[in-house]
Amino acid sequence: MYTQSFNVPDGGQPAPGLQPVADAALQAQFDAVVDADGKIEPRDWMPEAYRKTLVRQISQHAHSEIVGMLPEGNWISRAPSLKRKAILLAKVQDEGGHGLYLYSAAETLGTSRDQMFEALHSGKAKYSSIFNYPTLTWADVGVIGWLVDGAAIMNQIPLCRCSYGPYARAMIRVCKEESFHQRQGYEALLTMMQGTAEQKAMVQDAVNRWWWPVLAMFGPPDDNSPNSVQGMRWGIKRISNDALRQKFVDATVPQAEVLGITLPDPDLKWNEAKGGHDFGAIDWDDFWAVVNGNGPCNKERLATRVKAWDDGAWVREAALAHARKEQQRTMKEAA
Ligand code: BYC
Repeated sequence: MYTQSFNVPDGGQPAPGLQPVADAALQAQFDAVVDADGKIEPRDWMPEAYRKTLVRQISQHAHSEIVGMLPEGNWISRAPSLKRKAILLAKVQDEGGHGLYLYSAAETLGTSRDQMFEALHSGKAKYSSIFNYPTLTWADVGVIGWLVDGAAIMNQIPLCRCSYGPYARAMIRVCKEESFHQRQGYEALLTMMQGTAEQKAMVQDAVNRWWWPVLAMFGPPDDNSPNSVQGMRWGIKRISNDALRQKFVDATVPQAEVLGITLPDPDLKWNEAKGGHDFGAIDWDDFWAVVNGNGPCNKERLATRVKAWDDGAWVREAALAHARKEQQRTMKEAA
């Protein structure tokens, strides 16, 4: 099986040590670790539902990183200068790296990379809604850095304290890199906003198109978020979808002012009583249409990933053939 996991036998079933154990003492020990804000590690006993939730969330997160390379990757060959091209190349490569840390973290839960890719390629697995929108101009690249990576940092900083050790540790590195991504996007936009009227209009147009999908990216409202209560109880999720969305809006409004653009929401205003901004209604029908496969670029994104997987078959086959030969050589030498 093509996997780095140390505990996935061929066939993709959890190894015997990972079978669910109906043991109240083990459950109590697990609860105590979670309640004390400790870490659950791969070889620790864990409830099957906790494992499944983590595999779902971490694999979706990994898929988002890999699919997320596509909208920006679209602009590598058309970056306006050598400096911008080098920055964008590094950023897109970082996203690929994030996907790899996250697939590795998910593998420690007894799933294989083959299973995760199969779920993505067959359309069973979700990935972030935000990557199903097109990147029409160079300003979109800056706006993705500023808003999409900005939203990602807001969502991912609390995940550094997630109860599952491998996920929490992966997120620490991911967040450091996301911080560079957010700054490079904002800096690119600041430069454009000092340019011509056409450049300023391009930035405003990109912000108008990305603002609402970015707000939806935090997930459905808390009262329509089926996974939240249990995710919070297990210490996987630390801050709710709505609370993160509010923090993001409050952090972004002053940045938009410095930039000199208008956020496309007539209802956006400071609410002294709540100590935060009020903002307009999100179009959740649009969000669910995108999540369910009917966004502007869903088909194109999936087709690109499937083609990359098919085109890479010979590399995987060559690596496996080499590993088999090496194993045979080692066994021969040992005999
Ligand atoms: N898109 O009960 P809920 C990046 C689904 S990568 C699609 O609130 P949960 C970057 C949700 O999965 C950023 N689906 O769920 C990369 C669930 O469906 P299932 C990716 C969404 O898990 C490259 C259902 O709706 N970040 O930043 O408690 C370049 C009900 O939701 C979305 C992560 O993946 C969505 N936006 O909370 C640049 C972070 N939202 O699975 C940047 C890790 C919700 O039950 N993930 N759904 O069928 C999380 O923090 C949580 O999983 C979520 C959702 C907040 C996303």
